[in-house]
Amino acid sequence: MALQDTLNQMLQEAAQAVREARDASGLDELRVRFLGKKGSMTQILRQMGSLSPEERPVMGKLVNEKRAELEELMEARRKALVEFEKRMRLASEKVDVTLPGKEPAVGRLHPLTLVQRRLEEIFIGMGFEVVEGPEVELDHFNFELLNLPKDHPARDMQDSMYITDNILLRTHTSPVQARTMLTHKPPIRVICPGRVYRFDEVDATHSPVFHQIEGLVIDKGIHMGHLMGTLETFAKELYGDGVKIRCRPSYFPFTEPSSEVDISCYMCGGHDDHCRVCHGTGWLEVLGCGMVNPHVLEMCGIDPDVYSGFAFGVGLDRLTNIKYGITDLRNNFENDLRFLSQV
Ligand code: 2NL
Repeated sequence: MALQDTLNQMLQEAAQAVREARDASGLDELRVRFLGKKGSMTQILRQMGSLSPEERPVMGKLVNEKRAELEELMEARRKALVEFEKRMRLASEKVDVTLPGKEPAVGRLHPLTLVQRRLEEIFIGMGFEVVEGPEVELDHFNFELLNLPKDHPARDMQDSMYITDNILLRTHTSPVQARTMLTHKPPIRVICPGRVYRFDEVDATHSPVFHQIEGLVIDKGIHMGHLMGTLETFAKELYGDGVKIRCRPSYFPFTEPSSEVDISCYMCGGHDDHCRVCHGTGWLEVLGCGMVNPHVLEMCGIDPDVYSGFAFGVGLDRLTNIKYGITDLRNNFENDLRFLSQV
């Protein structure tokens, strides 16, 4: 019977297509193609009109059986595809909990930051407050108030980075102290850490940007003894009770008298001609200081007949190099992790 053959052939073709279906939407297309309103199975049913009354029920039963068979095939394939997709997903999401972990790269503080914090700690312990101020500064605060008028030869001592005629990158942190005096009544006890700038070429001992901590104390009856006692306490806190300080006369326009202060070498105590810290000199030159020039006090709104004060400045970069045995200042600025991670 020709119609039966067509039906069998169609079913075989459909079964093959179902086996090859790749996903759910592929299966849906097949359902439409074979079982839909315009599908192959429906076409065959339409041709049943040409059959004899005896053949019709036989053929009808057969078509229904084949239809059920095809639907079963499709359902089985659909289940297989769902299962397959699940397995693929699980495989791709698989985590091997036995793999060795990756150690996170832990950051650490820069040597300059470590030394700055140590100094802050020491001075806070002596009753000082930490104050910060702008790095872009007015000529007025950076020079004028510190007894360095426009025609002062000391302005040549440091070549500065100017932004306009009267705005520059601060050449020291003194303007922070000048601002503090202008806005606060004595007693004043502050240290001012921060970046400072000079017009310098980079080499092993120079950089256009470096770091300072300056200190300022103003009160009634402040004298050199307070200055030396403060610096000696600082030196012993930083390098140990065994160190001594010594004083050499010096000159700064903002202090009078002025002094440079050396700390005895904490490494060799002056007993090693080849010491890598003091190079056999026995002394570390790290500080400048003095009694605040009365003219500076006056310009900053403090009566020099009532108050006196002392001030000092420390170069942080040098102090850090001494502490960690660094010989080239450039290490402090290049942020080479091999250097930073060994401290
Ligand atoms: C140095 C010298 C020094 C000061 C800084 C200062 C600040 C005010 C008034 C008076 Cl507002 N003085 N600062 C005083 C003496 C020395 O630094 O060689 N630093 C690395």
